[in-house]
Amino acid sequence: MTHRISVVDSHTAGEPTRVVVDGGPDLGNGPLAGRLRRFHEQHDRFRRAIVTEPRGSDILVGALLCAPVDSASAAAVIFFNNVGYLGMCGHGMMGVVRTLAHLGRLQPGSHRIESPVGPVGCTLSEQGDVSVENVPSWRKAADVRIDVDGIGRLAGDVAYGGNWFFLAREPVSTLDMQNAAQLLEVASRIRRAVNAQGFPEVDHVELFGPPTRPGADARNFVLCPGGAYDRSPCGTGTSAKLACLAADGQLAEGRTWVQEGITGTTFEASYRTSGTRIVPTVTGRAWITGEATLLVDPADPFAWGLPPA
Ligand code: PYC
Repeated sequence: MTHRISVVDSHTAGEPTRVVVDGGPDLGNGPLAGRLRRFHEQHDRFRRAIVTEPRGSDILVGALLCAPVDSASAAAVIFFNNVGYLGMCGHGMMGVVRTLAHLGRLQPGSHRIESPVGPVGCTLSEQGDVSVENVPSWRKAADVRIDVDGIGRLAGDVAYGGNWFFLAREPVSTLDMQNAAQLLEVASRIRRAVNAQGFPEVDHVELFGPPTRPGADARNFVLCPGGAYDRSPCGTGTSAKLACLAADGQLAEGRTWVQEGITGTTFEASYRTSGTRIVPTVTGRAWITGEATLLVDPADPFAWGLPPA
């Protein structure tokens, strides 16, 4: 029997999200972290069918809508990509909120949405902007020195913003879309060096350079776990950046930081402190790009996606 999966596609500042609204795996109830584990261990073929080729691509982030643990939450969501699962996803959460509004399941206002790494606050404005009050974020290590193959010595910070990042302190290359292939290579080498230096948890690398948009504070380039780069300014990467700026005393609580991404789109962000951590709020906009039913025909040799390379 052909299996049918209903999805709504969107992009947030250029980065795509595919929200699974029906036909996804049944992960049962209980804590989201446990459901994520079941997804990974027992139903990983759904991830491949939904986001990898031939139906998806390396840049697509999937979002499985689930019943929340707490009935006060509007929804729960598990994010995944071409190689695995994400704790949180800033651009993806904006896409989820716009999708729920598009389906008539959520109105402008403030809502709580659960993720495997904790609940986040989401506010949809009447104009369509989405603000995500992210999970607590912090800097784990400052001024980490690494030796990068073919590049040399480099310094950066290791920080958490819902995912783990290495944030380079100095510009390493010109941040230009035309350099994307070179930037991916540089960022991948940096990640290998950081992982080898005792930070195996780091799966995202963030490079910085001067902004090109009026009002922006910096431009970034973000390497994602599966080797693609984020087309948006990256919500969890912006949160990790705020954690570093706060730790260095370079951005006061409540002040706005405008993060430009490699495609020239921007997120606005600020934070409040919570003990030794910060709670960032990141605002951006998502656009609905499609509604579809994915068909998984058991006779198709690539029914559940291409085999991993
Ligand atoms: O916006 O947090 C984000 C994100 C992570 C990976 C791709 N986008």
